[in-house]
This record gives sequence, structure tokens and C-alpha cells, in this order.
Amino acid sequence: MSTVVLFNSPRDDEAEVAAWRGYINAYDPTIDFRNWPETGRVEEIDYVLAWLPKPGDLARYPNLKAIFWLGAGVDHLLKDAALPRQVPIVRLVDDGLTAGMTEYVLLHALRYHRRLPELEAQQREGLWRKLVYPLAKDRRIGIMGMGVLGTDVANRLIGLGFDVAGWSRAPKQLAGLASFRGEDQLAPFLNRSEILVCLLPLTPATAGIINARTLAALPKGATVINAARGGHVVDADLIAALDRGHIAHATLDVFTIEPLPVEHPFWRHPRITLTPHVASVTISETASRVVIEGLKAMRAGRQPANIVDLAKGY
Ligand code: NDP
Ligand code: OXD
Repeated sequence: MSTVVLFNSPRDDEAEVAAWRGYINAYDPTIDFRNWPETGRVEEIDYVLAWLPKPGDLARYPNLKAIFWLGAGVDHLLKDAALPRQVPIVRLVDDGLTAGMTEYVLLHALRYHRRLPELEAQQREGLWRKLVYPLAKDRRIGIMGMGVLGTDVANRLIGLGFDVAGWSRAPKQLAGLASFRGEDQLAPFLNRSEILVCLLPLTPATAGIINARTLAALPKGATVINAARGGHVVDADLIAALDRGHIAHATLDVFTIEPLPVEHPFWRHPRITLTPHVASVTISETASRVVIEGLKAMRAGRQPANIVDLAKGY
């Protein structure tokens, strides 16, 4: 019997659908690749490749063998009250996605390290003033979330000579990394983070983690890069910390409501750099290879890598 794959992407982009169809059928031409919403008979669907389906949608397929999530963070999916929780969810761990995130964080961390927002402000005022910056070894960068993405970012920053710390649930052994773990080591981790990078998954334990208390624990003049989820930040607390001058600048890629409503103060804040959830994007060329490996494993009766742990929520 043929395997049926339903592709469901929010990007209403014919070229993207054609690319995915091409990759999947190059692996196995007998796979019946259907593009949502043309599902055909729902009982026939074996696998869904999805990003942000409507809540309740995944419960419509009674014979699903796995959900291949086309992103790294599964918080949207786990909010679906009707999610068929017995079906394995395979999240995306993909070199292309990782590289995109590393580029984004390096771009903004270097921007802060080299004081570019201040130089840009000087340019607007026609001011010629040399601003000094420390050696990389004396610049302390803290990464919250030392998973696939945080680890790659940390390795690259360490490679550039920065003084890098990571915060996670379990301690990490990584050459050159100061590893902090758990709630009790959060404060010392924050106290030393001049540039704070958030790469945590959004879970009940991490929601609102960038708040008045944690921002106050950062050194005065610290900068914040949130490329994880909008729900990690308490928006009003961040604005207050920026307005007080305790936080010098923030880069935000993700927001509680996306697209960010036009009336939101983040849009106009002079010390916020805002990007529309593009820190990293799923690119079919690399993501399809990972999905195909997962499909191969499932069809051979093996467990695919990167199954989401529903108890942990990531
Ligand atoms: P991983 O699951 O690989 O890593 C998650 C990390 O967070 C782990 O180190 C984990 O600790 C740590 N963590 C989880 N909960 C806690 C907690 N309560 N306290 C301390 N540490 C915690 O995720 P990825 O690196 O693949 O992705 C991270 C997030 O990045 C995604 O969930 C997604 O939200 C976001 N993302 C954003 C994109 C964008 O374009 N803006 C693109 C891709 C991802 P431990 O290692 O101990 O388990
Ligand atoms: C992801 C994302 O989680 O793009 O992959 O946000």
C-alpha cells in the first residue's frame, strides 16, 4: 500500500510545494504527496508534514503514523487541545535551520559588541567620535537554551574568542563554555551576561522568563537578542528596562502576536531592532533531507530522531 504524505504549510507558495513534492518523490516516486487542503480521504493519510495547521486539524486523520513538524519549536502544536498525542511528533533539526540561526545571532551579537547602534545614532547626529570596544575575550555573552541552536551559536562565538556562558536544564560539557544549569544558577548566569541571547523553547517553565526580575539581573547597559519565541518576553517589562536605560538595546525576531500589531510600541521604540520572525527559516533543500530520513526510519519500523518529549514540552 502506498504511503500518503500530506503537506501543510502556511506559505501559500506554489514553488515551495513543488519543491517539497519533488524531493519526496525523488526519494520514492510511489509516495502519494498531497497538498493541503486537498486531503482526499482522511483515513488514507499516513504522515503529515506541517507548520502551524489550524487547531483541531491534525485530529482529522485517524491513521496518522507521525507528524513531521517543519520547524524546531513545537509550542504552537502543543497548544492544540485536540492534538493526537499518541502520534509521534518529529521536530525539525536541520543544518540549514541551524546555520540560519547562527548567522542571525552572530550578526546581532557582533553589532552589539562593536557598539553599532551607538555609532548609528552618532551618524544621525553627524558626530565623529571613536567608540572603544573590549577584546572579544572580555565580552561576556550568555545563551539561554543550549540545545541544537544554542550549542552551534556558542561554538561559533567561542571560536571568535568571546567569553560565552550557556544556561540549560542539564549542565553542558563544551570546550570554552561556562555552563550554568537550572533555576538556582539563573541569577549568576544573568549577572555576567552583557549580551543575552534567548534560544529556549517556549514551555510553561520558560514563558515570560525575560521579565523585570531577570532583566534587572543583567549588567547595566546589557543588550538582549530574542530569537526564540515572543512568549519568553514580558513586553512591558522590556520596554520599562529600555526606557530606564538599564537595557541598552534589544533585538526581537519573535512576538506574542505575529504579525506584530501595528500599534505595538516595539515598532517605534528607538532602541529596539525588530525583524519579522526570520532569524532562521525552513528551507526545503535541507529540511526535506531530514524529513526523508525520518520517513525512511518510520517506514522501516525504526524510531526517527528528534521525537518531541511531550512531558518536557520540547
Ligand atoms: P532544543 O530543544 O534543541 O534546545 C532547547 C534548550 O533549552 C535545551 O538546552 C534545554 O535544556 C533548554 N531548556 C528547556 N527548558 C529549559 C528550562 N526550563 N530551563 C533551562 N533550560 C531549558 O531546541 P532548539 O535549539 O532546536 O530550538 C530552540 C528554540 O528556538 C525553538 O524551540 C524555537 O522556539 C526557536 N526557534 C526560532 C526560530 C526563529 O526563526 N526565530 C527558528 C528556529 C527555532 P536541556 O539541554 O538541559 O534539555
Ligand atoms: C521554528 C521557527 O521553530 O521557525 O523553526 O520559529
